[in-house]
Parts: sequence; structure tokens; C-alpha cells
Amino acid sequence: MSVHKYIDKVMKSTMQSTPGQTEFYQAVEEVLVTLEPILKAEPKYDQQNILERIVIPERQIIFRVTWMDDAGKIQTNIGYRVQFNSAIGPYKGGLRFHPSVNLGIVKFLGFEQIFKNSLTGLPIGGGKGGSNFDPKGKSDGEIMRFCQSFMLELSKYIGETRDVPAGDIGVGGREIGYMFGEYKRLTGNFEGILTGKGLNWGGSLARTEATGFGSVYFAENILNKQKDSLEGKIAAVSGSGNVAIYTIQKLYDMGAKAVTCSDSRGMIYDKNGIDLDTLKLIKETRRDSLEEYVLIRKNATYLPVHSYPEGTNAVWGVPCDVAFPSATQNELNLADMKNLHKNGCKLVCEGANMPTTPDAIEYMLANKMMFGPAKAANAGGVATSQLEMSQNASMSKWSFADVDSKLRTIMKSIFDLSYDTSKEFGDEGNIMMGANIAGFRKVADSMIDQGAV
Ligand code: NDP
Ligand code: 2IT
Repeated sequence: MSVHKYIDKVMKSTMQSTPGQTEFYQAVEEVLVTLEPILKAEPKYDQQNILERIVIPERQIIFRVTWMDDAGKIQTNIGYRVQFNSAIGPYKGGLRFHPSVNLGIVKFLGFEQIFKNSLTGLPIGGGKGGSNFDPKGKSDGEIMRFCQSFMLELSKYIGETRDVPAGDIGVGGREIGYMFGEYKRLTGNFEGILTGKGLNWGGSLARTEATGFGSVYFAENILNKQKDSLEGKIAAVSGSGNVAIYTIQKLYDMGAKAVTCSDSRGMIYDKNGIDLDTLKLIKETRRDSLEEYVLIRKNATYLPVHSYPEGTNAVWGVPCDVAFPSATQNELNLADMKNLHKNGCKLVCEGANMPTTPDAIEYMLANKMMFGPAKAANAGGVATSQLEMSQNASMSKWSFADVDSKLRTIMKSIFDLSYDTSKEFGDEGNIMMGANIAGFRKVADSMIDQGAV
């Protein structure tokens, strides 16, 4: 069978057997299409039905989560954990709490996680989970009761060498704490079954910063290859959560200036540079709307989502040299990419998972813009999670500088591996292709070694 037909066949059967999972199809198609060169060179993957196997999770767990709100009413949500692939290590990947979460979203994230984790060079398999629970507007007590109920069920399926969840959208230090406490109460064991833990109880220094820092290190690697750097660059950043905040912080460290950030309600444009203390105060301490920013920084402008130019995300409409989508999937579309290109942007580096739509990626590559694809660029978070697992397993604690330096080395090696693989398969500099092939090869070869898995 031709490679093209093989990919087509797997896409069709995926859509037939798992209807309505749009984001999952998008993630699968992007990977499979870029695998063409290696599938052509290595018929063993077709002979061993690797694609058919790799698109099906090893296990998916779906459960009811019931919890009592502050008014004494029982509320219900759906919980998910998709244990996608354990060929190279225990399942590893975050939990997302957001009203948009459904099985298709968790599967897209879990699928991407397989290749991302493989790229880190560390022994971690791919998984993802979450709930359609909306943390917005909930009291601390409600968040705690939800997290406890969620862990009551999840605890049956996780373990230090089995599956180690972490944070993602809507899940940060507070939620990890409540879930960890509940796991300990249920089992009596103090174990590293979650990463992103508090620094007093098994967490790793630099895990909070790792995804954002890693994304900026990755961008610097891309630019260095072109004999350029981030020094003096203007950056557009979306989001204002964990990834966005530490992307902005590291951009300043590297001599660049971030001029935008956003949340689900609107965006800030601060020509003088986003003020980090103000941003952290509003989003990390107060958990408030970004609208508050302009009350403190009077020269900045706030634009609510309903006044964005139609069909666009206003974050991508400002003059900039580099762009860091760091909020959510499909937040940068073709119209946005055309705006970025027109305004002089040369590089898009994905802090979020799958933030760029397929037509926008095509336009970017056709116009010779540089690209840091999510699986490579945002892998610093999960890589540092694995460093947390290592510290837990050896009952040790490394310094911030030590973890940060390991993170920097890992991001450089992910870049080098992706670049070298793109060269090996005849499209030098196509980092998306290189990253997908390199991430895939290690997992697929391990599956073959392990027989009918
Ligand atoms: P947070 O919950 O800390 O922040 C998410 C940010 O994105 C918030 O500003 C939020 O706005 C905004 N946002 C979320 N959903 C939407 C939406 N549908 N439309 C518009 N804005 C939205 O999450 P993270 O920073 O951890 O995650 C951001 C992205 O990075 C996600 O794609 C995640 O999968 C990815 N990622 C995260 C890693 C990590 O270690 N945390 C690692 C690798 C990737 P608001 O404040 O209004 O909710
Ligand atoms: O998308 C991701 O890589 C994460 N949300 C982090 C996963 C982890 O296990 O640290």
C-alpha cells in the first residue's frame, strides 16, 4: 500500500470508530502527514500496523465526579484520564479543568503528549486527563471538594511507576495540593504521584517556571541557528496563565520585550512592555480579569474579546518580531497569521498545545517564517516534571540553578534532535516534521521491541 493510502486508511478508521472528536483528528492528521518520509523509508511501521495501534489509547477512564457546592447542592462533572501510550515509560501528562473539556480534547492532548514526552529524551509515556469543571467563580472550598472527589476515583489508576498527572489549564499549585492531600488520605502513602507539587512537600524548584522558560529557550535556539537572537525583539504573547507569565519573564531576561497578553475575556497591549508584577498580582494572586491591568498601568490599552476585529484574535494584530501563543488550542488562525506576517513577525513559538490552525501553519511555512512547534517548544514543562519525579525517587532536592540548567540543556537537545531529523529526511529546517518524526521513531521502535502492545 502507498504511504498516502496507508495514512488515509488510518484517518478514515479513526473518524469512523471515534465520531465527533474534531480536535483529536486535527492532532492525528498533523502528525501522520509529517511522518510520510519515515513511513516511506521504513516499511516496518506499516507491516507492524504501528499507525493503527498508536492512534488508539491503551486505556481511557471516564467517571462521574460529584461534589457539594457552598449552597449545599450536589453538583456533577465528568472526569477523564486517557492513558495513551506507555511504550517508553509510565503515562505522564497534565489534567485540564475547563468547561470545554470532552473526550476528544483529552485525546488530542494525550496524543500530542506521547511524541512530546519522547522528544525530551526522558523515560515518560503519554497521558492526559481533566474535567469539564469550571474553576472560575468557585470558592476555595468548592475547588477543594471538587479536587477531592476527582482524586477519589483517579487514585485507583495512578502511581509513581504507572501514571503521574500534573497541571494544565485550570490546574495549578492549589489544585495539585488538594488532590495530593486526598491521595495521601486515601492510601496512607506519601508518594510522587503528581508533579507540580508545593516546594515544601516534594515539588521541584523551577517547575512553575519551566514551560514558559523552556519555550523561550527553544525560540532562542531557533534564532541562534539563523545567527540571530531574542535580544531587542518585540514579542506578542497570548494567555496570562502559567505558561504566558513565565514566557514573558524569560523574554525580559533574554533582552526582549513582551507587549501583549490576554485572557478569556480580552487582551492588553502595553507598548512599554507588560509589567510582570502587575500581571502576577492580577492573575496569580487575585485570580482576576486582565481588565484590572489598565487601572494600574494607565498607558496600556485593554480590548475586550467582543471588540476584536471579526474572525481574529487581537493579540496577533500588533507589530512584533516574534509571537508566543500560550493560551489554548486554535487561538491563532489564518487571518491572524497573515496579520503577523504583514506586521513583520518572523517566528511563532508555541507555548500552548496546538494553538495554530493547520491552514495558518501552512501559510507560515510557505512564507518562510520560523516555527517552534508545540510538541518541541513547550516540552520544558513535562521534562521538568520528570526531573521532579527523579528527585522524588532519589529523595533529593536540587537547586533552582541546577534544574534550570538541566532544562536549558534539554531544550537545546530537543532542538538539535528535531533539526538533525529534518535534515536526515530531506527537509532541513522543517522543525515540525523533524520533531514529529523523531518523537514517533523512538515510541514506534519501542512498541515493535515489545511485541503485541
Ligand atoms: P492556565 O490555566 O494557567 O492559563 C490559561 C490561560 O489561557 C489563561 O489566561 C486563560 O484565560 C486563557 N485561556 C484558557 N482557555 C481559553 C480559551 N478557550 N479562550 C481564551 N483564553 C483562554 O494554563 P497554562 O498556562 O498552564 O496552559 C496554557 C496552554 O499551555 C495550554 O494549551 C496548555 O495545554 C499548554 N501547556 C501547559 C503546560 C504547563 O506546564 N502548564 C505545559 C505545556 C503546555 P482566563 O484567565 O480567563 O481563564
Ligand atoms: O501539556 C503539557 O505538557 C503539560 N500540561 C505538562 C504535563 C506534565 O506532566 O508536566
